[in-house]
Amino acid sequence: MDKSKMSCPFSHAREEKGFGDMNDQDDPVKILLRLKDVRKSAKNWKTFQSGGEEVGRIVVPSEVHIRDIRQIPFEVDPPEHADYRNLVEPWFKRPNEEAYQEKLREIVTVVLDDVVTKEAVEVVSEFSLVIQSRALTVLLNTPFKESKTWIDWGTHVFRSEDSDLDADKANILYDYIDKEIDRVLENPTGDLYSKLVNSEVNGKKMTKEEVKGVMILTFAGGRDTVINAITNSMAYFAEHPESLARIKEDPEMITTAIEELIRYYSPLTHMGRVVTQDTEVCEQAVAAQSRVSLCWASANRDEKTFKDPEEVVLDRKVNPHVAFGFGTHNCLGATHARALLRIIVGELVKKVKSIDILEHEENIEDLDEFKRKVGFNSLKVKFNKL
Ligand code: EMZ
Repeated sequence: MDKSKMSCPFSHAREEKGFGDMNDQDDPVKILLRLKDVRKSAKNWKTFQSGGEEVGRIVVPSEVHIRDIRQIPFEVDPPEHADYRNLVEPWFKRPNEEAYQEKLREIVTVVLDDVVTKEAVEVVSEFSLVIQSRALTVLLNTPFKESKTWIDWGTHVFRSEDSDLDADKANILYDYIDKEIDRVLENPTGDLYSKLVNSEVNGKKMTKEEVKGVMILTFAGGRDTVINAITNSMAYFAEHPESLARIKEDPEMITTAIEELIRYYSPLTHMGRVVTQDTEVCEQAVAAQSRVSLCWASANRDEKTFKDPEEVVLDRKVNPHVAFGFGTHNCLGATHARALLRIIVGELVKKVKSIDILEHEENIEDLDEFKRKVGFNSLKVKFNKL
């Protein structure tokens, strides 16, 4: 039962001092670990800024050296943030529609029907990445065949096997998006690019650069995170066949079960902010222009709020987790991610009796003071048909 376990590397520091320190490319980060502090700072966008001058600096590891295009609305602060957010929000709420969910269900069913016939399946590349990429065609409302290209990019658009910050790889995405924007400028369709190029913000048509900023975020933000969430959930069900049976008996449980898996696995460990004025966190002075990060993964294990935080409690009643962030910048893709996970689990319990883990290699994130397992580089399993 230990392969699906994700123990919390932050517990001790969270209790003792409330923060950790990390040196990211000589640009230190003070990592906030308590739910209360994380929430408070996420709300206080004036002091803890997302939209500073240096594009990419709020991401850890910092992306200042591999991109100069601002991701929108992620790297814009209020009041401008609301203009962009209000524009894209209805598009990103489409996953609440029945027809949208039917499309996701079809994608998931095809993949599941295929994997149950195989002796061995590498979940990251042959299951999670495939589902994530195909589901993204529904979110973007682009042709299904585009997913083939995206699958070839691998699990992260900026990270490769050799490097966490791969500029060449980033350029493949940027060139791809440039071409797509040019395409819809000539021939608009019903896709997200077309919607954006024809939109106005504050009475001004969105520029190509702004459209690109939204699209980069859409590709990058929900990629490794969704892939990790799916893969970790498969590892969990492999080691807890009784949970598969329980959800099959009581499908109503899926919503709470999904929230709990998202809390427990917290696919995005943390996100940074740039401090705009000298301030104090956890009784530590933090100087203007330095960085802090809001550690969602640690906050989601805070024993002050969560009972038995180290346990996966599928029917957890009160679950105010912050795995999708909190406040102004809460995750735009959360509706899509939730719908997708609900459908995966809903279909899984109908088709799969148990899952055997054959081989695995953990993916460990290095935050200096903390090493955190975020998922798997590889997880080979056998899905046993029901
Ligand atoms: C950024 C980030 C957004 C960043 C919600 O997170 O996701 C990361 O994976 C990307 O590298 O650029 O989009």
